[in-house]
Amino acid sequence: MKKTTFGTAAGLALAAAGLSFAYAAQAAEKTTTDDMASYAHASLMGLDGKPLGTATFQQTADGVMIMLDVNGLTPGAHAVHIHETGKCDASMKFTTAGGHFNPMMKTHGKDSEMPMHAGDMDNQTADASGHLKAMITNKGISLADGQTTVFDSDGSAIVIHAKPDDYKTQPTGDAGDRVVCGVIERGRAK
Ligand SMILES: [Cu+2]
Repeated sequence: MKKTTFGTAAGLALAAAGLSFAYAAQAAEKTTTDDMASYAHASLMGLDGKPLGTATFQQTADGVMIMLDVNGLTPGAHAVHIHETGKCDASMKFTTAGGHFNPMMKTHGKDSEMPMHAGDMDNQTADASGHLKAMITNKGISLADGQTTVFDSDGSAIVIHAKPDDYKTQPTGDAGDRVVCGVIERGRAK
């Protein structure tokens, strides 16, 4: 009878050890999974194909927070958009990134009567040295699965234009050439 009790206790202890090991492994995996689900990044390149900076994306309850840090722009205001295809080919002047990210099929521009494209955002201003550092919240996109995810089958890109967005010209905002492009990738920048 005693032996049986001991056996059961040992068995329970072993089971508990096994459980805590499994829990630790699961917790470690969860951190990585959370990082991959909550963060994204893009390496930004210019028309010469060279790196100009980074964009960091973080999923929040209020949308996706985008932190931009990019050099080599002309001083002044620039349109910043999420474009619908995750392909940045400098030799094609970044037309490979497609049009504005617009999964909900809306009209462009916050000054139009219809709700804007998910990829539309406020213009951002580069300083006199061509450096642009900004934090933008985009409520129309998501890093999570679903209709507004930037991680659809062909991915998405963040694009900076030569000119500011006029917030009304269809469907582009008359923002001029695409001068910076970065493919949005899961997880934090390495
Ligand atoms: Cu654009």
